[in-house]
Amino acid sequence: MNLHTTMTSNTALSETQIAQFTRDGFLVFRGMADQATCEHMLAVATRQLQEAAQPLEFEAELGYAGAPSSLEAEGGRTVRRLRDAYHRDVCFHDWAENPRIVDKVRQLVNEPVCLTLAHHNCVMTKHPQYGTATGWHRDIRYWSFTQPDLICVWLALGEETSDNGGLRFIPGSHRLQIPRDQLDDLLFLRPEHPANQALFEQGQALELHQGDVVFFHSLLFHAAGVNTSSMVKKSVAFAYHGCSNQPLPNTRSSASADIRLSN
Ligand SMILES: O=C(O)CCC(=O)C(=O)O
Repeated sequence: MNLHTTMTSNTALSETQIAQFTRDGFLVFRGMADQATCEHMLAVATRQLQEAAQPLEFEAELGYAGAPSSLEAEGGRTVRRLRDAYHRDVCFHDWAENPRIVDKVRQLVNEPVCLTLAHHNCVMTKHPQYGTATGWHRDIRYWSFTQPDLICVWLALGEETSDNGGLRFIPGSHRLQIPRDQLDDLLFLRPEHPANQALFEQGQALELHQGDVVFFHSLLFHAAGVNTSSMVKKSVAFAYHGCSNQPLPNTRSSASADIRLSN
């Protein structure tokens, strides 16, 4: 596996790291969140899952292949996202505003940083039985901004491997122009399209351990499999952008709060 690793980070990004992000579309920081922080977030997320604390997104609502056919079907209440993590608990709020994240994003976007609450802003879960795989996509499909440049910051609260539905990335794919016919109506790369096969072959599994954080560009193609383990996988995901990159008026992106986090 050729996915580079960045050391534990309390410091500013180096020129090399910024160049890596520009080239590959992602950066991994090992052990950026300590064990106590992750265990606390896990406990909060586990309790809120048990309580079915709203707002939730269900697998049945997403309707990906293999999802329960309705909320009433067997497994129909399988949660995909604990939405609005920012307002769920102070631990998620504080993580979203953590200066170690904001300072790095500030360097990558080279201007003041805003946090969008329009999408991501969640604890992502992947359940063993009814959690579904996610096809190759770019996260920009979730947003409408003047520029397609947001950065997702994904924290692994536990192990993430290809066995429990860990992320897969196509390094450098944020720089590719993809003809529209290679994408389906929901902007996933069509699995059967001949021109996509070479892209799929470049996909690399990302192994994350508890406390590891990956920053990735909203144009980076990524995917994730199903969870064949017996434990629910939980990750925290927030998305940031340069404050000059504004949500387009009258879109879901402009309907949610956008929080300025730096100068
Ligand atoms: O965990 C997954 O299945 C993929 C998550 C993801 O990439 C997404 O929801 O956009």
